[in-house]
Amino acid sequence: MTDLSQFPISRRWPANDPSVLQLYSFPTPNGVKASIMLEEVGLPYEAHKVTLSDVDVKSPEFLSLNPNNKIPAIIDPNGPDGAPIGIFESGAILLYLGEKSGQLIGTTAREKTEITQWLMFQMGGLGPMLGQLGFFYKFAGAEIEDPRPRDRYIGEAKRLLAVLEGQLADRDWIAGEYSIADIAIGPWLRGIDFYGAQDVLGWDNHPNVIAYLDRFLARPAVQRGLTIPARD
Ligand SMILES: N[C@@H](CCC(=O)N[C@@H](CS)C(=O)NCC(=O)O)C(=O)O
Repeated sequence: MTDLSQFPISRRWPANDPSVLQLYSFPTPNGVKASIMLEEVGLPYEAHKVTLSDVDVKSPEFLSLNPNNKIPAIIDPNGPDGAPIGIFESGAILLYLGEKSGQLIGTTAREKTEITQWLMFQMGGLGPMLGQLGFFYKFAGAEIEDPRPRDRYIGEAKRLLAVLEGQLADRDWIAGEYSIADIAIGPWLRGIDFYGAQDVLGWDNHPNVIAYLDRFLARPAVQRGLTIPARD
């Protein structure tokens, strides 16, 4: 019987079956990367709902797994050396699950490098820029009169969309075959609609990106992953 008692998070969100992967998440663009990946590769797992409220993400139990107080995070009871391991940061989780399952990370060193490159593009560029755009365009920052933060993130988001549009001109998926890079990028593109920012970004002028997002959202594992864990 696997023992997860060394992880304080398992006291607040107990495992029903401690022998399978434990996911602590909420269905946001970063959260669903982990659930979509788990659905795609078919590893058995349990999902625990950790909301973005301080009582959850800033609880001592959650901070014990991710001191950076952000979902998603996972515990693999069967880590690389056979011992349990906790992992946070969605990009690190995607790479880990890709290595563990041998799926969606490419086969050759060249493929792996290209996929990692586009994963990092999302982690360091698309995600943070669209996240800030959401804050300054839709959420609390929308009330700020100074136009510079809003203009800055609108400009960056437009620039990044143009990069994607160009890369997708001659391929279905961002790094060739469907991969963890697409699982990182797709949920953030979907978020543009949620932010009400399609018009300001000229979304309709990006036919390759639009078709790419449609392809991504048509995947059954993506559709399942987008709803895990359930919001209520
Ligand atoms: N770089 C992190 C970002 C994760 C992140 O921003 N998570 C948000 C939800 S999408 C969160 O947990 N926010 C709660 C908070 O900041 O208190 C990752 O990719 O895992």
